[in-house]
Amino acid sequence: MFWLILLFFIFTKVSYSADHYTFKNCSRVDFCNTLRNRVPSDDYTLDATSITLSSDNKTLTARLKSSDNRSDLNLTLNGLQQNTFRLKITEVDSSRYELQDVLDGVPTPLSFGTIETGANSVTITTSDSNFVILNYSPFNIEFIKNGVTEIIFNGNQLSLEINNATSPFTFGVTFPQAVQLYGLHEHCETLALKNTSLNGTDPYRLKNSDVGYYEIESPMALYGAVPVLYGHGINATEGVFLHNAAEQWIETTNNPLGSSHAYFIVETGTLDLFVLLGPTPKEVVRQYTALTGRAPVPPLWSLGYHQSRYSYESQDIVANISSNFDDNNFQLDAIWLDIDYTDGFKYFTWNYTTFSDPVSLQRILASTNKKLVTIIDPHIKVEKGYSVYDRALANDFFVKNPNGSVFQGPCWPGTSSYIDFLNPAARNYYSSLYSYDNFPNSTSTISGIWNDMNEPSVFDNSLEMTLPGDSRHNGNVKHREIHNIYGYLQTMATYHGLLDRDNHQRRPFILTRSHFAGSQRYAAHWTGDNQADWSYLHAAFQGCLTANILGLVFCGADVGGFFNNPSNELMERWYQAGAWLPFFRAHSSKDTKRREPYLLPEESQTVIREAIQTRYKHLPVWYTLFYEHRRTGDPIIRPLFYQYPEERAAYKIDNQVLVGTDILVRAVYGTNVTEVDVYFPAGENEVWVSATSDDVRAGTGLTTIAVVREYSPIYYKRGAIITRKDTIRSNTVEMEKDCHTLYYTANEDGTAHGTIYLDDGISFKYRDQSDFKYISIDIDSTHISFTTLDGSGDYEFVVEKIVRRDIVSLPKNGTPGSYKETILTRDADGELLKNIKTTVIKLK
Ligand code: NBV
Repeated sequence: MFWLILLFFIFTKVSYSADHYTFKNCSRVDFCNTLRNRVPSDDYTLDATSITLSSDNKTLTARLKSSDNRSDLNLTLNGLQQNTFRLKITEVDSSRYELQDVLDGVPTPLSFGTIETGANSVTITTSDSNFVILNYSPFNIEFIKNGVTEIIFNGNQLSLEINNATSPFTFGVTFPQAVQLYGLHEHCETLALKNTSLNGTDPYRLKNSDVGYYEIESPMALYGAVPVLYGHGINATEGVFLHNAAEQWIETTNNPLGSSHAYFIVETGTLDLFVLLGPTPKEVVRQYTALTGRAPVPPLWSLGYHQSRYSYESQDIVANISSNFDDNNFQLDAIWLDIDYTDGFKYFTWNYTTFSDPVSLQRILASTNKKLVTIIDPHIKVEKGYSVYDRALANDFFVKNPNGSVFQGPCWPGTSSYIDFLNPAARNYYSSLYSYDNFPNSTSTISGIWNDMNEPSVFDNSLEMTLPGDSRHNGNVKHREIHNIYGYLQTMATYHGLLDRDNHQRRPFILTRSHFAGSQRYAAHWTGDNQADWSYLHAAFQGCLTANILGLVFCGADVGGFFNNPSNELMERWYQAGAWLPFFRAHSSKDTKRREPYLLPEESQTVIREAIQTRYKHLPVWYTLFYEHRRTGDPIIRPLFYQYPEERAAYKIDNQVLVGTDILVRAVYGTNVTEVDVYFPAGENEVWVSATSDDVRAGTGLTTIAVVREYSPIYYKRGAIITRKDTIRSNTVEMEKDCHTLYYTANEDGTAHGTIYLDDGISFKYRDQSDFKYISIDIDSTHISFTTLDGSGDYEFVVEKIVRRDIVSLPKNGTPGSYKETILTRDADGELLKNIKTTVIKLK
C-alpha cells in the first residue's frame, strides 16, 4: 500500500496531471459502461387504468408496465410551490435507499387543479396554471409553463436495474427551450457545460473524490456533488435536481437550436427528481434554493482576507505573520492552521512541541482583532488512549465493513477509522468535540473550522481514494448510497458543534472541501488543490460562478494556486481576481516557497495591498449581498447569462463576474497583458462606469479595454449606488464604526438606487430578534432618501461622503465616454449626511 501511495505522489508530481489510473473513466466503471451505451427503447407504458389522485388532490400515482420481464414501476408526482414538481419512480416493491437529511424541510405538495384523462395521455393542471402531460405510450412526461414545454422526461431512456451489489438506473431529460446547459458542480470546467456525447469525453461524473493535480476543463469528478442541471435559452430557463447522493454520470448535449439534453446514469438509490420550471434563471435558482436552503448571513470577519498555508508550523511563525501583516499595512482577518498543528494528525489535539502555548497564541491574535481557523479532518487515528478514537469506538460511531468490524484505512495519521456521520448520535458526539472543554486549549479566537479530506479521503488507490461502496453506515446503509453526502454530514455536525460551543450566540464559520446540494446552509467551500498557473486563476471564476447559481454562494479558490510557485505577476493578478470572489483566502502547499504578500518585491506588494484594500472597501456590498441571498436565494456573484438571459453572445462568458447586479469585474490572466476583452451587457442604453479610471462604456457586448498593472477592470453600473467603507484599517473589527461613502452615477433622469444591510456582524439577533436594518437608498436630482425596508435594529447608517460621477461624454460607436467626479461631504455644521434618522437629506 505504502508503495502504491508513494507511486501515486511521484507520478502525479512529475506529470502535474490527475491520476487517471486511480480515478476511473466511465468505461472502467461497470454500471456506467453498460448503461452509457444502452439503446433508448420504449420499455415502459403508462397504464391508464392505474392513474389515481389522492383524496387531498395532492399526489398523482400511476403504474408503469414493463414490456419485458422487469418489475412494474410506481410513479408518484407532486406539484410543489413555485413552479416546482417532484417525480419519483421506483420498483413496485422497492427497497431502494431514500435520501434523508438534505432538503431544507419537507416540501409541501399543493393541490392539483384539473385532471383530464384522455385516450393517449392524462393532463393535469396546477393552481399556478402549469400543465403536466403524461403520455402513455411511448411513455414520457411533458412539463409545460405558460404554454411552453420546458422539460420532457424521456421514457425511452428510463431503466431501473437490480443487481447483486447495486441498483443502477437511468433517465433522460430534454430541455426543449434550451441551447445551453449549466450546473453539475463540481468539475474544473467552463461555466457552460460541454457536449460530452459528441466530443468523446466522459460524461460528467459526480462522485466526491480527493483528486490530486486535477486538470483544467475536465468532466472528472472533484470534491463535491450538486446534481442540479439547468437548461437555458432565450424563451425559458428550467432545471432538474436529482435528490440522490450516489455516484452518477451525466451525458450532456447542448443543441444550438433548442432541445438540449441530458442522460443520467446513476449507480444506486432512488429516482427522486425535482423539476423546476423557472422560467427565468433568477426564478429557477430561487426554486432550487427554496428546496435545499440558503446560506446564513456569515460572520462579517469571514468576508475579510484570510492567510493560510500548509502549514504554518509553529506558534512563533503564526505570531510573526500576524505582526508582519500589521507592520506592512496588509489587512487581515484570520490566519489558518493546517494539519501540522495537531499531535500526529490527531484532531482536537495540539503538537505541543511547536505550539507550546496555543492559548497565548490565540491571545496574541485576538489583541489585534484577528481570528484563528483550525483544520479538523474526518479521519480518526486508530490509537488506543486517543480519547476521540476510544469514545467513538466504544459508542459504535465508526463506519463498518460488511462483516460488522470497524473499517480501517490509511490517511494522514496512518491507520484511521471514519466517523459515521449518517448516525445522528455520532454527529452529536462529533459536535461535542468542538466544545471548549473537549478541544483543549481552544478559545473563542478559533472562530472558524476547516473540514478537509471529507470526500472522505482514504489513501488507497484501489478504492479510488475513498471508502468502499459496500462499507456500512448506521442502519446497515451501504456507503455507495450516501457517498456524496459524507462531507455534507460532517459539516452539519461541525456547524452544530460550533453553535453549541458558543451557546448559539455566534455564527459559525466553516470551510469545507467536500459538499453536496444544501451544503450552503452549513459551510463555505473552496475549489481545493489548484495550481499556480493562469488557467487555474480563470478556473476559480468558472467554478465559483457555477457554485453560485447552485446555491453554494460562499465560494473561493486558493489565491496564488496551491501547488507550484507563482510568478509575482500571477500573484498580483490572482489577488485582484480573488478579491472579487465571495471567499478570499491565500493558501499554498508544503513544497512551495513562502509567499505572504509582504515577502514579495515592493512593487508587487503595492499592487496586492491595493487589491486587498479594494476588497475591504467593498465589504458593505458583500455583506448586503449575503443578506439578500438569504432573503431570496439569489447568487452573490453572477454569470452574465443569469442577469441578462437574452444576451446569447454572453452565454459562455465565465472570465468575468457580476457582483450582485451592479459591479462587473473581469479577471486578468496571462503574462504582460495590456488589454482584455470585457463583455458589457444590456445594450446601448446601459452605461458602465469604471471604478478606477474615468472610462465609461455602453452595454454593447465585447469591448477591448486597456489593462494596467494596478487593477483588473472593475465597472459600476450607471444608476447604482455602491456603498463602501473607504477608511483603511487593519481588519473588519476595526472598521466597524467607520462611516460610509456612496458612489454613484445617476441615470439620465437623475436617479440612482442601492441597498445596504447593517447588523452586529456576529450574532443571530438579526435572525431571532429582527435586530438589523435593511435600507433602500434612493437619489433623485435633488434629494437622497433612506427608507427602511426591513428590520428593527438600532443601526445608524452614517454617510460621510458621496462621490458623484457625472457623465461628461457618453460612449458612442465603440469610443469610450468619460466622467467627472464631484465629492460631496457634510456641510459646515457636520449634519448634512450624518444621520439616517433623517429620512430625506438635501444634496448640495
Ligand atoms: O491538509 C493538507 C492539505 C490542505 O492544505 C489542502 O488545502 C487540501 O485541499 N490537504 C488538501 C491534504 C493534502 C494535500 C496534498
